[in-house]
Amino acid sequence: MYGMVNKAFKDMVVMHHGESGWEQIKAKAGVDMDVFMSNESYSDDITYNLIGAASEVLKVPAEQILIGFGEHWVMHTASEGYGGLMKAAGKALPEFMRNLPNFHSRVTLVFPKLQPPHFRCTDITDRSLNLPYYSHRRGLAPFVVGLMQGLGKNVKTPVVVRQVAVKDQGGDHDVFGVAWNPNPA
Ligand code: 1DX
Repeated sequence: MYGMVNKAFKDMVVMHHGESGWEQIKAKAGVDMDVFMSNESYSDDITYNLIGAASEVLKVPAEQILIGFGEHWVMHTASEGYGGLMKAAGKALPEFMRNLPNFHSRVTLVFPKLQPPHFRCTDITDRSLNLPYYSHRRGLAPFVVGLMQGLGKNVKTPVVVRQVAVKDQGGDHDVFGVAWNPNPA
């Protein structure tokens, strides 16, 4: 993945656990880089190792780390670096998800090694939708839960996310159910 992802992970760790927390996690992960270049492509192993090491050092399940990282990605990384594009992509979750492929296409024009996941929106109602998720990568379903929670917070519509189909259990993709309150106060 592009270094931007590892850099975002480091920023999240430093925000909550300081430079010393990051040094411990980096050492446990066997990562000897001090800086990640956002627009250079790195092996996915580095990202997975960092997540695994964070889980061990902080004694938090990896799934929990990934949910937090998904929220951090949307609320800090994407919003700060790509605020304009994020705003343009839409005010409501279904609209945003429909525009995400355009967003990824634009980034891929400039950074051809991007391997973005693909989402669909189905069964859209005023209070819920289903989100099939197709990825080249394994094990990132909890990351998607965090991404959706972060998007909900960004548009001030807290969402409840649950996984309704699992890729490993026969399918070729995961499906998430996303629900929100149709009548916010
Ligand atoms: F719901 O792969 C909301 O490297 C969402 O299954 C989901 O393959 C927002 F310059 C620039 C660059 C760089 C911009 F090249 C990425 F470095 C991309 C910024 C998307 C904001 C995907 C990151 C592929 C790297 C992947 C989970 C899970 C998508 C991460 C979240 C908006 C982004 O992001 C999987 C790669 C950006 C950039 C956004 C992603 C790669 C997402 C979202 N993805 C790199």
